[in-house]
Amino acid sequence: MPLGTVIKDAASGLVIADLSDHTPVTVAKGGKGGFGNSHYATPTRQIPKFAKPGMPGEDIQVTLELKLIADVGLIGFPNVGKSTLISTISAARPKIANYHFTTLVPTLGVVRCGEGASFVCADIPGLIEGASEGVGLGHDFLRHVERCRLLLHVVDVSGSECRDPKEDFAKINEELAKFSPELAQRPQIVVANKCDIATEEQIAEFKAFVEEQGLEFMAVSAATMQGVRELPGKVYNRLKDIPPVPVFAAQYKKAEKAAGSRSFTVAKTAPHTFTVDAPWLERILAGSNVDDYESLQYFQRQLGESGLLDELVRQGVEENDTILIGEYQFDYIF
Ligand SMILES: Nc1nc2c(ncn2[C@@H]2O[C@H](COP(=O)(O)OP(=O)(O)OP(=O)(O)O)[C@@H](O)[C@H]2O)c(=O)[nH]1
Ligand SMILES: [Mg+2]
Repeated sequence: MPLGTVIKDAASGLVIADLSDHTPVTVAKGGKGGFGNSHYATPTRQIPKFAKPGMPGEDIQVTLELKLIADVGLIGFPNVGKSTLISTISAARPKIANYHFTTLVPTLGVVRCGEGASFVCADIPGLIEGASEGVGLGHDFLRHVERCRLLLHVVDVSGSECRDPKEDFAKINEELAKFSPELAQRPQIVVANKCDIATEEQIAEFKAFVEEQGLEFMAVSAATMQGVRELPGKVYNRLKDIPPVPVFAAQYKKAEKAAGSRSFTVAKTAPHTFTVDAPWLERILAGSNVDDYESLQYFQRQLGESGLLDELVRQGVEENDTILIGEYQFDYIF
């Protein structure tokens, strides 16, 4: 699995493991191997007529969610210039065009800002109102910025598409909050892009609006590179104070009934008849030769060791009662 994959139980959605580092994780253990009859061969028992079947492995349905591991995520409406921005500060070359949803898949770029200093930035498809409910492309991609430590919230400050930058900003934040309240709390730098085609008043008004909310503001133009050169350094300095986003803690607990356990249920289903539900025992039966003395001995040992005989006695089994185990039928003889 690629690093960053989160493994969840498909039924409950609980996190089983977060593959954020190289620690190996076993989600479902394999079964125990059986032994063929040659394993039981001895000088005096040259042709054993029994074998020991293996035990099945654990079995679980999981969903695998890939969440990119990037320090910084670029978010914003479509066409605001997110891809243009990442292409100016990193070697990433996502498609850039003047229409909505140009970016269809997330792109990562490494942004270098001086000797040995760098961070990873993720460009994701544009978000629109309702993204958290699946409108547009956004929802599916929000998970990729879920573990970014800092969000660069890109806004078209020129309102070139006849939208109000303040409304854009608020709508995207609403979608973040709907997707994950934690993501909405992530530190943001608001990047007012397209300054080259915005008026001074537009920029000043939006700047005041952003700073009123206590957020850091930057005016840039990815097209003319105005203000873009300072961006990596500013982001890098901010990142220094932001702790890594914690990995997803495991929430999922394995069911008690582990594979290989010898659990069973016994029920009196008719007078003098007991039905045993124990799939492991059926497998032993299937693999043994009931006409063979040694096979039977092994089988009886399993009955004793698993506590099944005690349970039958506890439920009042009597001599010659019928015991049903799957397709097999036995008489109870002391
Ligand atoms: N005038 C101007 N145009 C810009 C600027 N930045 C980007 N653009 C243009 O805006 C359009 C959209 O740019 P993209 O970088 O593709 O926008 P995006 O946010 O990645 O869009 P999606 O991937 O669709 O979400 C392109 O035509 C860019 O050339 C800017 O600073 N000034
Ligand atoms: Mg794009």
